[in-house]
Amino acid sequence: SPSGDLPAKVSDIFDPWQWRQVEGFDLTDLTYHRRVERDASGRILHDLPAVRIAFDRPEVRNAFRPGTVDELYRTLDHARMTPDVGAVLLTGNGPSPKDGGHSFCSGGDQRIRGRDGYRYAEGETAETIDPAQAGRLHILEVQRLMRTMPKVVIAVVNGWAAGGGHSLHVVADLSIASREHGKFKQTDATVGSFDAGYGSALLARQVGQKKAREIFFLAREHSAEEMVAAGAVNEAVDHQRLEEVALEYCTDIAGQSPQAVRMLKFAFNAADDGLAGQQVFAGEATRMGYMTDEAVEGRDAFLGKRAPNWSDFPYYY
Ligand code: S0N
Repeated sequence: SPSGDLPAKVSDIFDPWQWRQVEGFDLTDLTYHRRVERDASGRILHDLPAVRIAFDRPEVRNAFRPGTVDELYRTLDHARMTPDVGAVLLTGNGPSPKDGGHSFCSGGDQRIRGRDGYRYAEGETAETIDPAQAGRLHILEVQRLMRTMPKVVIAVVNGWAAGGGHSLHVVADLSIASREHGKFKQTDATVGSFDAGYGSALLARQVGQKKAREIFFLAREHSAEEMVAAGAVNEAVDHQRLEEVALEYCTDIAGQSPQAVRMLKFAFNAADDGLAGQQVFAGEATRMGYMTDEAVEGRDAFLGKRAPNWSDFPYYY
């Protein structure tokens, strides 16, 4: 809010001074905040180029149900389309009011998983469920958005990253984790699900084939420091400093050229993403091409019903 009211404290390591709640979202399963600069009295001076999106179901280790995934897609897409946002922190609120447990995200909510997909509403049955929504694994749409949005997505792993929550951290551009509470466990196979896309293949790119298979086939618990050593997490930090360090990452990212960062992100993705990765990279290249005098000459020649004059534009070597 422009008045500078501090937002409610949504998590043990959330610093309300750094944030304002993003208005216009009616969220039940997530919180969504924009980073701000305040003066000494707490009045907001201006927005800073980072947002914080957090799972807010700590009583179930921040498991996602279909509505959670809808909210996650909407907030991420809003961040994608906000031109002065360059970094997205994805994290989990907590700890759990029930038992004090810390969680980033424990994946799909197993309580509403049916043989025919996930239930959207309380009390839905196989007979009443909307067939257009049944079995929709739209967390995969979220993964693709995280992967293709031209912003840096940072998984701030404050507690358990399990199952589909583990996969979200794998898909993020960067991961930092709480040394005390950041725990990693790929439980997909334990509950009969399997992320056979980014969650496994990209993990193997990060930690190697043998380690990735160990993580999935044995479904053991791995510490933050072990994941740093394996190459899946950038840094393990003291729990109390986790969000502070995440904001330092955002500040450093804001010091880089937005164009350079998005070209680099898409270049890092391109080989693994095949033609889809090439298409995303090429889209950005085309956008840059349109900004050149050479491309403008092509457009102007067409509109002026004349042959283009390329003589001012060399064949570079
Ligand atoms: C995270 C774990 C290891 C934490 O253990 P801990 O600390 O001992 O806590 P618990 O006592 O187990 O949990 C506390 C309370 O939270 C509930 N809860 C935890 N996780 C979930 C969950 N995922 N769904 C529903 N409830 C959950 C507990 O039941 C407990 O509740 P109370 O207090 O009432 O007893 C541990 O909790 C754990 O292992 N959790 C389950 C992790 C899991 O298996 N997740 C699902 C894995 N699969 C997916 O995520 C699917 C991913 C996906 O969507 C997908 C993606 C690509 C392709 C396919 C799919 C697909 O859907 O199949």
